[in-house]
Amino acid sequence: MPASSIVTIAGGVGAAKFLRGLAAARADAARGDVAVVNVADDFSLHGLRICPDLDTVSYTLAGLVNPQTGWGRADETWTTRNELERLGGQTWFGLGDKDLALHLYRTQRTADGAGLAQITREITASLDITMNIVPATEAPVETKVSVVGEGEISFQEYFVGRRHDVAVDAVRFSGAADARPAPGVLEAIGDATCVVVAPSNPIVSIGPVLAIPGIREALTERRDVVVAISPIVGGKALKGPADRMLTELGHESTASGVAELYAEFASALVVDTVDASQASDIERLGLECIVTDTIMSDVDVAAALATTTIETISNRGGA
Ligand code: FO1
Repeated sequence: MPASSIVTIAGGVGAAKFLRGLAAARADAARGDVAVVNVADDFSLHGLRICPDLDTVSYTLAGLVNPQTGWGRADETWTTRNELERLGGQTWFGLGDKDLALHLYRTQRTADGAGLAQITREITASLDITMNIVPATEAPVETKVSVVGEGEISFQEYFVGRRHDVAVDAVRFSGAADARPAPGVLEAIGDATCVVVAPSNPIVSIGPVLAIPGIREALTERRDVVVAISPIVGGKALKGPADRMLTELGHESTASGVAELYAEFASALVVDTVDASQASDIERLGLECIVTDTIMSDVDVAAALATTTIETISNRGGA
């Protein structure tokens, strides 16, 4: 076993930026590190299996992500999408040509009988990624979003189709109760010197991972080494609908609101300097509060954030 191993519970863009910083900060040591990635945003379109968070993390770690969007490929071409549009096909979810090749590969490997963990290993190896990228589960888990006055829609219909511009009154993770953590997930959490909960949406990115039986319990057992990073800065989400979603579902859209959600299984919360005044509230909830720059404007800031986050535990003598 490596001298230290960091496990990160990850969603999409925010987690991907953090992981890129972690990989930069740890260099070769990152080989033993594990990212446990949300799969409840996954869906099928054009008969293809699409796993947005796994792909966002992989493209970012490989240095191939589109820097404007934070998802999809840089230097992408759109020939297939444009032709599909001409045909009157579905183009609401933008799939570039290079990205499509990945979905074709994953879909064929699934038809061959390979599991998502194995397929992800193949994809990340092809991208020369050394960190272990692991789906939280190989079972089909799907986030369903209940829109006020309308009822349930799928996650990508909410997020992309409706541009998350509708009020939500409930969220559920279909299939989660019957899912099992993917091979190696519980072992990685059990062996980790530090577990980081990435700055991802607590409801729809971290929530589905916690809903898989065994994962929340494994984190709670390792609470002493679990550090979360608040995705809420100055009351706002840096990207996406986390702030509105928290409020709509009865939580506080603040760093201490995030601390409340995570207090059972995290012993520390990293918050941005603009939220320094919330430190005492967070400590009252039983979490150590670390104040630093959490806005990952470049890889150096992300690496510094990763270092500060891990040191929270190693300074206690844990790593
Ligand atoms: N997000 C969008 O807002 N619009 C899109 O057209 C879109 C396409 C897309 C294609 C591949 C992929 O891996 C991600 C894509 N995303 C798109 C992002 C995705 O919907 C979100 O990042 C996550 O599901 C939320 O974490």
